[in-house]
Amino acid sequence: MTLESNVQRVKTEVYQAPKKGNVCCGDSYYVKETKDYFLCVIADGLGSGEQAMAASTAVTQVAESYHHLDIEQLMSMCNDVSRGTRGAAVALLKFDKHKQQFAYTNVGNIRFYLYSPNGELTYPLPVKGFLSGKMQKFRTQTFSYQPGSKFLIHTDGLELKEIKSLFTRYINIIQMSEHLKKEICSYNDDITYIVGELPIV
Ligand SMILES: [Mn+2]
Repeated sequence: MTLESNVQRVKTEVYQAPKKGNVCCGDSYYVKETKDYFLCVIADGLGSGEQAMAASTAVTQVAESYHHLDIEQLMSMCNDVSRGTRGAAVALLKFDKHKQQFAYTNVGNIRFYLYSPNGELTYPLPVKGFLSGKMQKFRTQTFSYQPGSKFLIHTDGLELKEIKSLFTRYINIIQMSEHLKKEICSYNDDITYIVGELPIV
């Protein structure tokens, strides 16, 4: 299930920075694309530093091994591996290229926005909490998407005031990412963001 060269890819721009004074970033991410789907995972380990990184990489490693599963199953596995770690805020986002739908599930303060070419902004709200291995119910939402849509997903280290203008002012995700970098005014927390653009066809 590797990506064929004639299939149009999802473009992404990724940025990560550790909290000031730290060497390692407590956030982790994982992105995987096949001809059938595009999966994007962001995990924000509680606190910062090495223990936070251990918690968030436990989650992204599971995603790496089981990216083919639907995100409900994946979330439950992410929760299982979080037991014994500090815990993590996690968001799972999976685009089904054939159905032109995406599924989203999250726990904790990770933000996600999808902006369609017709100007519609979709932003499932964050759910309070974090993964720690404790039994909990997760909510998965499914939405349809238009080809050419752009998206932004980020941990709470990035604070943004205005979202829509970010999508309307910049013609491509490289420019969007440059703008976001300039918007960062503090490094009091680890920062991770991924900006993406879905293929037009
Ligand atoms: Mn954070």
